[in-house]
Amino acid sequence: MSTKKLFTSLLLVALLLAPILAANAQDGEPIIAEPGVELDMVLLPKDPGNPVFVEANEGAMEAHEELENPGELIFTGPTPENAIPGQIEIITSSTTEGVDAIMISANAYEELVPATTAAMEAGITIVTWDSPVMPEGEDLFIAQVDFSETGIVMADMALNLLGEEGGEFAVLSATPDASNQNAWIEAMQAALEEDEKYANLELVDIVYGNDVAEDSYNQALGLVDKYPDLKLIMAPTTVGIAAAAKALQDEELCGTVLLSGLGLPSEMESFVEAGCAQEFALWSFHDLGYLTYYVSYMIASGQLEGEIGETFVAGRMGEYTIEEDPNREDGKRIKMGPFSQYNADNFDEWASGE
Ligand code: RAM
Repeated sequence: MSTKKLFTSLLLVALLLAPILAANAQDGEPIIAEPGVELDMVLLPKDPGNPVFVEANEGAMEAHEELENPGELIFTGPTPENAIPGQIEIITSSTTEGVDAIMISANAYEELVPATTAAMEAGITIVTWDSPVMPEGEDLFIAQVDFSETGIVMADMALNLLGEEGGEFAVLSATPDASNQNAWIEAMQAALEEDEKYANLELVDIVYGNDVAEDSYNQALGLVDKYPDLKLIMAPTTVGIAAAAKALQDEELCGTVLLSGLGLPSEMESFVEAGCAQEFALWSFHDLGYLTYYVSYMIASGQLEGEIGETFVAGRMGEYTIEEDPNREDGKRIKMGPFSQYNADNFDEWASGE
C-alpha cells in the first residue's frame, strides 16, 4: 500500500473510532472495550503449579479470546523455592522482550518494586491481582474482595466454630512476605481487638508454610505439638488449609483441632466430608483472572487511563469503577467480590458444582 493510501486508511479508522472513544470518555458513561488490539500479556502468579492460579489463567484465557487479542497470553511463574527472585527475573526478562502488560500476584510487597518500576518506565502496564506490590510499583490492584472484610470473615468463622467459650487458635499462613495474607491477618487482629464479641478468641501464634504443601503440613504438626490446648487452626491460604487438613487427618485430630480459613472447594471436599475441615471461604479465581485480563488489556491499549473514578464494563462480569484502595495509602484498586462460604451444611450445593 502506498504511504498516501495508508495515511487515508488510518485517517478513516480514526474518524470511525472518534465518536466511540468520545462517547466512552464522557463522564459517568462506562467505557466499553474495543476488541482486536494486539497486545502481548504475561500472567505472572505466585506459583503456576497452584490450582487456584490455573483457574485464574483459565479466566484470563476466556477474556483473551473474547477480546480477540491477536497477541500472546503467556502464563508463567516461579517455583515456590525461588518465589521472589523468580518473579523479579520474569518481570525483568518480560521488560527486555517488550511485552505490553504484566499481571502479577506478588510474592513480596516491596522487593518486586524496582523491577515493576523499570517495566512501567519502559511503557509496560503493571496490574497486580490477588496479592499487590507497593502502590508506586503498579498501575492498580485488582482486589478479589475487600481486605478488611477478609479479616472480619476470618474472625467470624473462628467465633462461629469456637463459640462464646472461645479458646486458643493459631494462624498458618503462606510466605512471610505475602502482602495479601499479611494484610488479612492484620485485619483479623484488628477485628479481634475492636469487637468485644471476640474477647475469648486467643490468637497464640502465626506460622508460615510458604504455600508449599510439605512445609505447611509440618507447620500444622508443629502447632498441635506446641499448643496442647489448641482448638483451631486458621489458614488463610488454599495450600495451607489443604495441607493442615491432611496433617490433622493423619494425626487423627479431626474435630479435636478444628480447621478454617480460605480454601479451594475442589481441594477441600474430601476433608469436609471426613470432618477434618469445618468452614472456609473463597472467591472465584476464574473470574479474578478474567477481570484482571480485561483491565490490563484496556489500560495497555489506552482505552482506560487507570485513574480513580473511571468506570468500565468487564464483559460478562459487568461494570466496575477504579477507586482509592482503602487499605493502602495512595493505592488504586478495583474490588471484585463476593466471598463464598463453605461448610458441611451447604456441602451438597457446592460440592456438586465444582
Ligand atoms: C493461596 C495463595 C493465594 C491466596 C489463596 C487464598 O492459593 O496464597 O495468593 O489468595 O491462597
